[in-house]
Amino acid sequence: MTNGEISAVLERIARLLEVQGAISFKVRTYDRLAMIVADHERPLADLFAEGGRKALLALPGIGESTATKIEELLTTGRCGRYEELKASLPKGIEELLAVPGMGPKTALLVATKLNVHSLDDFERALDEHRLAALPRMGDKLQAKLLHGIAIARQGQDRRPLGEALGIAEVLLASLRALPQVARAEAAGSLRRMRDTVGDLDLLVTPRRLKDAAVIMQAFVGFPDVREIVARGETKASVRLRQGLDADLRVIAPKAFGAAWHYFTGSKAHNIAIRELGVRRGLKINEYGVFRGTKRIGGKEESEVFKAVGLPVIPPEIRENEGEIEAATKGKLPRLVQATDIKGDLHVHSTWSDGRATIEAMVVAARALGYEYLAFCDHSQSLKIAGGLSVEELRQKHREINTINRSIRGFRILKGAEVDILADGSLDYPDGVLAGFDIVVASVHSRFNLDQAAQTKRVTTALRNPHVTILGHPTGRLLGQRDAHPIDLTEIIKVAREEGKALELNAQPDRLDLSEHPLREARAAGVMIAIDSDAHDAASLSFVPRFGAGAARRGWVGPNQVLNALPLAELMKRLHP
Ligand code: DGT
Ligand code: CA
Ligand code: CA
Ligand code: ZN
Repeated sequence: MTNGEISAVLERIARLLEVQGAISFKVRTYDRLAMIVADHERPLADLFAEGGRKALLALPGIGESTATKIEELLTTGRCGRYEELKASLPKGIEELLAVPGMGPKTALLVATKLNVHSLDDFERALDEHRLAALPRMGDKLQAKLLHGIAIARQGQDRRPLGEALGIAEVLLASLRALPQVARAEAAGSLRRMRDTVGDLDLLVTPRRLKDAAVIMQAFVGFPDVREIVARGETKASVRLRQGLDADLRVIAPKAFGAAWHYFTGSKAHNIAIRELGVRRGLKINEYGVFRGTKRIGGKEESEVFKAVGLPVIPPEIRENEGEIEAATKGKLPRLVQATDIKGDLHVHSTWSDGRATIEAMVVAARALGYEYLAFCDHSQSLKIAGGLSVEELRQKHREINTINRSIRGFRILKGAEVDILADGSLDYPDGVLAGFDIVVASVHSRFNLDQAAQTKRVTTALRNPHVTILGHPTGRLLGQRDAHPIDLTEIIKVAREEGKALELNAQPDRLDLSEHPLREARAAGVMIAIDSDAHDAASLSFVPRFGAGAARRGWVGPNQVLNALPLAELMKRLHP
């Protein structure tokens, strides 16, 4: 039994105690024990094998009764206390607790009052509106629980790219720090920069092939690993503490390129490439490129593409959505790169709800090599976000003028993120709007209008001559809020007619617009502003870190990006 498995039993005890209504001190103790066990660097099984019960008792925080439970688990695979608790509570309670949004009290009520003992029962009860009879059970919570059932069934939810990337980077750094590892890379949807990621796919090449086992052993012991799902000689699948799964594969150097291509996917892209290979009498798989039994490539990813007569296709567009045809015709688009970005056209400052001053933001922007920054603080109606009155705007603009006079080679642009009011009018009068370099118009209220009304509202705003950019066009928040109903084809049409840009908001939980509307905008010749919407200096990096990749997935080229324009050209465009 692994530390992760022991920890999981202790955690289950904590959850069941909660349902039982045990004092919180007791619950916390089990949670803490679960963490100690999960975090311990050596397998408790090994410690116990070497030093017996005494070795367990020597661990910090582990007393007699816990040692007994661990000993029992290690020797019999069972835990009496856990079984006993489970038997004392309604059947199916753990299944209910696995639903995100379900608290211990609700789970108990649902089980006892509504006679619900499985996810199926629970879904039926929700369908039949039987939950409404329970105390404190509003429509919002019911909707959340319904969504939670889907997550519980799936076992895990897709994660926003930003979260997954952070987790993967820690794992990759730990892998690269191992002396046995020659190279470690991410593959899968993460490398393709999909806006959400199902699981992490990591590849390593060992310095010596016989090191594979040592690398596996080290990987499954990393602090973020909660549970080992499967483990073989060259592959391990683990569940991470963050709730995400990760697959690690150890690959021989001569096959690394082929494996990297294969595990980057997408599956549809792989199948199309494999078919191109078949037509040339080649076999292409994760082990290499073969003619008959002869290996003709596989060390570098480029050898896979070369074998089928194609240039290397950037990972972000490997979806079999036209990239192979484009590559065949020599018409692969040049995609925007982080280094093409010259500035940021939507950031906040302490003038509204930002946490950094204009000066601090400018220092950070210059460190990124930018030439300009547009401070788009909120407009007057958005009181909760410190929206600026017309008088405050005057003061802010005086400050910007002063700073602009004192700096060289950088320009602060006057901007605002102006609310689009319910009727499509804007939150400042035209006379005030005329005083900005950049006006980002955004919807921050009334997300529930029907599609026709929401589309009308936004196109009305886009037709205001002072508007430069439509901010976060769909309002989606990954994993929290769906896009509000809006006809993007119509929005793109009006943006083209009016010469307006659409935003790709690079906040990792937004990435709004998403890839398909971006491609539609590209086809229509509509400019994209890749904005950080930063509320502090560090968040300026959202653009190079997530925004550029998200734009590449939408086939966006550097010529289509408003903030890839050098300052002089941007100013010409803004003030013709
Ligand atoms: P995800 O994890 O749902 O965000 O998406 P992916 O694309 O990372 O998918 P995943 O983790 O199931 O598999 C990683 C890659 O492995 C996938 O992009 C392509 C490759 N792959 C997986 N299954 C197959 C398959 O049946 N055939 C082929 N040709 N490739 C596959
Ligand atoms: Ca994956
Ligand atoms: Ca996978
Ligand atoms: Zn906004």
